[in-house]
Amino acid sequence: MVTTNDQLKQEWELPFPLAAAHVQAYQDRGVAKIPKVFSAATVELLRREVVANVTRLGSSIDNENKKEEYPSEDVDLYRKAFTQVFNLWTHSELIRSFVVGRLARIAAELMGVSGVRVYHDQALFKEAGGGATPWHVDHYYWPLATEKVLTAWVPLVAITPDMGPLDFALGSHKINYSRDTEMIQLDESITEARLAEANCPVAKAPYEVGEVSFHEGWTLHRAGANHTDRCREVLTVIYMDQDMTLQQPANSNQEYDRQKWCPGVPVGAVIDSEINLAISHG
Ligand SMILES: O=C(O)CCC(=O)C(=O)O
Repeated sequence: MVTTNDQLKQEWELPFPLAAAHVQAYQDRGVAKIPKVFSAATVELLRREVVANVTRLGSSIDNENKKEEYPSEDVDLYRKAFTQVFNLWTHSELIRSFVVGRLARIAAELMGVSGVRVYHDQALFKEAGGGATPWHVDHYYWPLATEKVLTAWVPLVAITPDMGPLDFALGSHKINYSRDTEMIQLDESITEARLAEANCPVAKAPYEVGEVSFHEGWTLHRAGANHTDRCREVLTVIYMDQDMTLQQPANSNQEYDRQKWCPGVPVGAVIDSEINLAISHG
């Protein structure tokens, strides 16, 4: 039997049977890594669409956030070899249907909210030879008033240990470490010593095709370099509580994000601009 694209799309539109253990893991550890969220065939459908859009859009908006100076050679290698293309859902109906489907529902269930909005999505392609992503917390970059926001990290290919899967410091969303620190300023060995002292073990594991991780904005994470000759193709979607309000930006990165991802939204108001797509599953 031939499976059509419409049948594959139906899979990502249908609910996923989330286990209570996943919700518990998300709350206790700040991350839920869930296997078999999607079949290999649907991931391949998504991959082709994401790659086509990255190829089409990449040269114009690729690496647009290379706005600061990155003095360290490692960080430079990481930046140069990282293709980031944002808000693909606004360019492709197929990607939009993926973003509003089961992935969004899982995000809402993990955060315990009745509906979510898209903060933004991005293709994160770490080219062959691309450097490591340093330890960081995402929320440092976001002018968002509560912790009800997460990143869904969706591999479009199997990610072996030598390709740079995400590593997570379990429970680190509950320790107040590095919340005011930019990614490039966090020293790896000091951070890891501090995490060990705080009893936050580092989970390192590859991703199968169809597996997805969801991490809270305050969870410390990193990724290794891509030592292979293949591109590490990933799509991420950042979902926030549908009632999330804009806080006064606390640093220049947050100010940049305010302008870019919350256009026209006053401080204190719900972030409901036209690019913050609301998704409620009723
Ligand atoms: O993909 C990477 O190497 C880093 C991604 C990341 O930090 C994130 O999506 O929050």
